[in-house]
Amino acid sequence: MHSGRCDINKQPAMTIAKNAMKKIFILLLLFSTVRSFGENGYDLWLRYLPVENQNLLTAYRSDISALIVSGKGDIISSARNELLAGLSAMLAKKPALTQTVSVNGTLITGTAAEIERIYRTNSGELKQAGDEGFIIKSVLINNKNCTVITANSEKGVLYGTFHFLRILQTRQSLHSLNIISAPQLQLRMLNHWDNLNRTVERGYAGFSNWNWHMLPTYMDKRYRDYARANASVGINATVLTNVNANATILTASYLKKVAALADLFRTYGIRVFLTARFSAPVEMGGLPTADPLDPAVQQWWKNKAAEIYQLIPDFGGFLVKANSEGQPGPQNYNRTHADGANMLADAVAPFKGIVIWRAFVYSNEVPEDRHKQAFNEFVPLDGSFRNNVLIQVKNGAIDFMPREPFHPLFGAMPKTQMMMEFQLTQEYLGQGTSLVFLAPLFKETLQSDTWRNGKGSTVEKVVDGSLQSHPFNGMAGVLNIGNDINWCGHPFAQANWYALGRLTWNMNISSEQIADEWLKMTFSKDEHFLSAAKKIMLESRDIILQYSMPLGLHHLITYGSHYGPAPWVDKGARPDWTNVYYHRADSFGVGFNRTSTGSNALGQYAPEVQDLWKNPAACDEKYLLWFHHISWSQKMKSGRSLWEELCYQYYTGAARMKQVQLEWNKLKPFVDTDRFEQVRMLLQVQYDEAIWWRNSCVLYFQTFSGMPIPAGYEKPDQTLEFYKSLKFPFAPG
Ligand code: GCW
Repeated sequence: MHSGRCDINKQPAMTIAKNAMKKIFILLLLFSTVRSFGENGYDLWLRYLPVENQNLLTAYRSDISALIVSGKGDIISSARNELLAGLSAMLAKKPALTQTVSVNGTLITGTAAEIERIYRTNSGELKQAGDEGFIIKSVLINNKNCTVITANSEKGVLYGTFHFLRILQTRQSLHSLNIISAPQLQLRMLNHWDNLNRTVERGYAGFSNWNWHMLPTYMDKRYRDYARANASVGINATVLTNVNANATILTASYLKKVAALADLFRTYGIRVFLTARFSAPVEMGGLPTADPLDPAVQQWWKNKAAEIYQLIPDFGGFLVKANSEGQPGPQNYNRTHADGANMLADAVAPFKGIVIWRAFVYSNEVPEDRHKQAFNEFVPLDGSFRNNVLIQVKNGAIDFMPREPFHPLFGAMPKTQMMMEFQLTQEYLGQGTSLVFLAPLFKETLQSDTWRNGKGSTVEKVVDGSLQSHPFNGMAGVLNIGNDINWCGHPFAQANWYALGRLTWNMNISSEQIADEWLKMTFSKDEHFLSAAKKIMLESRDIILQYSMPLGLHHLITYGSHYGPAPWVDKGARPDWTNVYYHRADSFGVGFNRTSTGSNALGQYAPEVQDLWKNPAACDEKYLLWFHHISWSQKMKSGRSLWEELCYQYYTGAARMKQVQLEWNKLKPFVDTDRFEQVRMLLQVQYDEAIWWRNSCVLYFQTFSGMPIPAGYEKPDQTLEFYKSLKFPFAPG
């Protein structure tokens, strides 16, 4: 009977061959699409690519042939999942899970107490590892070569696991391992400037990662991957909301959403914090005041804290921006920052919570150099904050400029513990378009000597508490992620998230090591690629400094969006939101005199630091125009006049950007098409921006210097008026 069905046996040979070809073609097409989509950057530095080298693969497989993961806690589960995923992918083989050591190459993971039946960890080493550190060792058990990853706590085991995976990801040997690593800082934190409507203040990577509307029921896969990425670099705390705070986050329905995130993040050792809007008792509590000394207000916060801890038992506490840039605070009631911080600290203290109070305060009513205001406000309050208060200080006194001298508050309040605040989101460093590796900036600040306790009183020692004997310490980074597929927008911006994490663990890791690790895991392990890409990363901040804010010039950005150059801005809601306030260019010269003949912000530093910077002839030129108003014709160390030097810096910076483009183009064979192209296009945007910065600044400052652009430099192809007319109404952030 005729079935209507095609009988394959009856098809002519040609048709069969054609169909087969078609299938192969579709498969090939699929394969190539998957490959190019595969490198979209979503996996960050946790790509776990299969080991390429056969000998190494064989060695790894025999080094890890069986796996014991001891313990039942949630964090151990995260470690187990990560190990299985990472090892299966890299070794293209799932290690056998077992309970006892019977073969060479058994990897044993668990807290020291959990694995004691198999291996007794040295108590001295455990002491060194501390609460959150870990031990990774090659050991002999039952005459078998084994590796142990252990710690005092489950968190330590998780960090050890990620460290172990990093050893494999960077293709290092697993023989004779003997690592004891403990974090230098206790609070290793991220600050999100994410609003509840999903916009991100100064965010250049899409909308907020937090889909508040869909929480708590819908848990985006990104939440877990965010937690994994953080745990892999040791981050253990996150503030979910913007410091320009919205009280709605403290309502019962939102707290449930926060609790859902906290429940997940806890399994990766991450505690959740929120920003507290100081006026919340009025806005949501219906009280007539938010005065921190009013008993009803105090009670309101105590109740709120109790409500939060009911839902989130390990809630970290509050981060507060008060009386700054329009945020409410204790000064609205003639109270001090200490009154405000202590009131909140008392509310969370019964639950072991903490309050992080920001020192980023300046007021337009005070006719004082903005540089000095935080110091003036806070130093008199030294010793009056509760033990569970940390003062969070930006690296510099103005505002995350591409380069600032260290904040004078570091070391100046010996009785108060300070926390470092860095900015990963590149508000003033090219925003979403620019390749700028920030580790050198972070390290420059951390290594600065405050001289507050003699020579060697570095900012690092203030931050880790060792200089002034504070038991509690931390560092925060204002995060640069959004819902872009690759999290950070610019493929290289991921490196800044990575760098912050690594430095919170150990401030002594070099920028070069961080770049090396990150590149190997994120891009390629090829030696040629590595050395070229590392060079690009390590020079990147220096280049943007040269073409945008050389010699200590600062705050020359567009009003509001802060995107691109606008040194001419002379009108704003307040004087210190204009740019002429900062550069002070006139026919004599340029720069802000912050010495004793000027605002004397320099006077807020230790005398030894003042000595370094007070004399223009001796002052490091990178801070020259930060502290001095210098004549256009002043001779610089190079022998050029200041005007010529400025031109030299702008032109050299832009020219170096061209060089970076050429260097990147040579790396095409080492990078997948998608990311190669993305970076190539972004570098073109950045180069155009460098020219834009150079031309507009040179033309603008020339109206004061009255001097010609030195011979040999290409003249700007547009007029100053043209640059002034540029508008960017929908710039992100
Ligand atoms: O850098 C400035 C930003 C503001 C930010 C503020 C702050 C959250 O321009 O957008 O507000 O600093 O740090 O509070």
